Formats: sequence, structure tokens, C-alpha cells
Amino acid sequence: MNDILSQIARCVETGKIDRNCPYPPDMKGQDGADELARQALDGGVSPDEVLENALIPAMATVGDRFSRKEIFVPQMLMAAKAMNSAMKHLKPFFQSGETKRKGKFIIGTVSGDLHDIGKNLVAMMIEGGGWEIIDLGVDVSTEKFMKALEENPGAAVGLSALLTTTMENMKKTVSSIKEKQADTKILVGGAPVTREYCDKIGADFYSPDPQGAVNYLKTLVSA
Ligand code: B1M
Repeated sequence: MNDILSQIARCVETGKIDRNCPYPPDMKGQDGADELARQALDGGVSPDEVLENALIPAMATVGDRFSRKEIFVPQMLMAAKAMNSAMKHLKPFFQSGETKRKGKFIIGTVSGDLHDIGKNLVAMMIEGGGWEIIDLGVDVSTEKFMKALEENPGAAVGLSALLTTTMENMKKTVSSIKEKQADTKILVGGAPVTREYCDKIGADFYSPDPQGAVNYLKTLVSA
């Protein structure tokens, strides 16, 4: 792999956001994902290469480590911050259409539920997997999900719920989406959600963690 790309990947994996970031201690004073991504683009590396050969594999490594419980929420948040600091240099290329995303992913925490830490982690990892994120936030009504889907046809949808009481609202949202747009792929997750519940409410996929969601979305674009 191109040297600068492997350096960017290492920064993302270790949460080295920029030169001022004191973490990890052995990289103190060195350029981080922010400066290196800028240098790569200025040096003629394409935004696609930065995304495909540095950010996406680095975030996949982070996701796998998190799934194996080798790292925890704080490290994952640092990695996501490092990814975002590189991503800000790529955004103009996405906006101009020069660089294509894998697809759109609408995500939100279901109606009545204000928990968003897990949902945000999932959104960041999926963004790191090359998808455009439409984050509807927390306490998202079925109508709001439907409107976002109308505005973004073909998008996949992710629902998060952290309360046994709000899981019921997940069911309502899934039914409404499937009734109007049966082809829409719906992923569900959150602490009380299970694979059985996913099957029962007619969603397409349950993942206990962000990387499982990223891997599932990957199968949709390679199919
Ligand atoms: Co709340 N809360 N809370 N809370 N809270 C829980 C969930 C609870 C288990 C605590 C407890 O009693 N032991 C309990 C739920 C009980 C139940 O329903 N079975 C509970 C309760 C009862 C409540 C209130 C009702 C308390 C009250 O007011 N009486 C209230 C409800 C408010 C509301 O939502 N309407 C409430 C409020 C809050 C705070 C606002 C204070 C705060 C939320 C802050 C925020 O999110 N911005 C909060 C918190 C922090 C928690 C705990 C402590 C931590 C949740 C969390 O962020 N975990 C939680 C207890 C616990 O889990 N130890 C608790 C870390 C996060 C990374 O994990 O969200 O599971 P998680 O996400 C994981 C996976 O689930 C998965 O990936 C993530 C990373 O691995 N995942 C997905 C999540 N979404 C996914 C979507 C996917 C795929 C994977 O695809 C789309």
C-alpha cells in the first residue's frame, strides 16, 4: 500500500486525529489523519484511493477489534474522530460527484427513545464504510423515516432502540416502510433487540454491533 495511505490508516486505527492530538503517546507531535489526508490529496492521490485504501480498511479493523472486545467505546470514538478529520478533505469531492459513495443510509433512534450513543457509533462506522449518512437523530417518528426515504429513494434504513418499550415503535416503522417500499433494506439494532425480534417484525437484518451492519451493507452493493 502507498506509504501515505498506510500512515493515514494507522492514524485512524489508533485515533491520531491531527498533529495537536496527544493520543496515542508514541505519535505525539507527528502529523495525524487530518494533515496526512490533505498531503495525500495535494500530492495527487485520488480521494477514492484515500477512502478505499486507507479510511475504509482502517475503520473495518477498528470495527472488528470492537466486535472482539479488544477495544471499547472511547477508542472507537477516537478512531471515528480521526476518520472524520480526514473525511472533511474528501467531502468536496463527494459533493461535486467526482467521488461516488456506496449508497445512502438513513439512520435514527426510534420514536420515544433518546439514546443515541450506539446509533452514532453505527452511523460513524457506516460512513467509514463509504456510505453517505442521513442521520435523523433521536425520537424519530415513522413519518419522518418515510419522508427521508421519499427524498432518498433506494436508501437503506437503520433503526436503533435501547428501551424495551420503544422496541414496539420499531415494529410500526418497519411495517410502514415495507408496506410502501417493500424493497427497502432495513437494519435493526440496540441492546434489547435480538435476531428473533428482527425476524418477527419483518426487518432484513439484525446486528449486535456496528461492524456487522457495515458487513451487511457491503453484501448489498456486491450482490
Ligand atoms: Co438509559 N436506559 N434511560 N439513558 N441508558 C438504559 C438503556 C437501561 C438499560 C439502563 C438500566 O436500567 N439498566 C434502561 C433500559 C431498560 C429497558 O428498557 N430494558 C434505560 C432507561 C430505563 C432509561 C430511562 C427510561 C430512565 C428514566 O428516565 N427513568 C430514560 C429514557 C429516556 C428516553 O429515551 N425516552 C433513559 C435516559 C438515558 C440518558 C438520557 C440519561 C442516557 C442516554 C444519553 C444518550 O444516549 N445521549 C442513558 C444512558 C447513557 C443509558 C445506558 C447507561 C448506556 C446506553 C449506551 O449508550 N450504551 C444504558 C445502560 C447500559 O447499557 N449499560 C441505559 C453504549 C452504547 C455504545 O451501546 O447503545 O447498546 P448501545 O449500542 C451498541 C449496540 O447495541 C449496537 O451498536 C452499539 C455499539 O456496539 N447498536 C446497533 C445500537 N444501535 C444499533 C443499530 C444497528 C446496529 C447495531 O443497526 C441499525
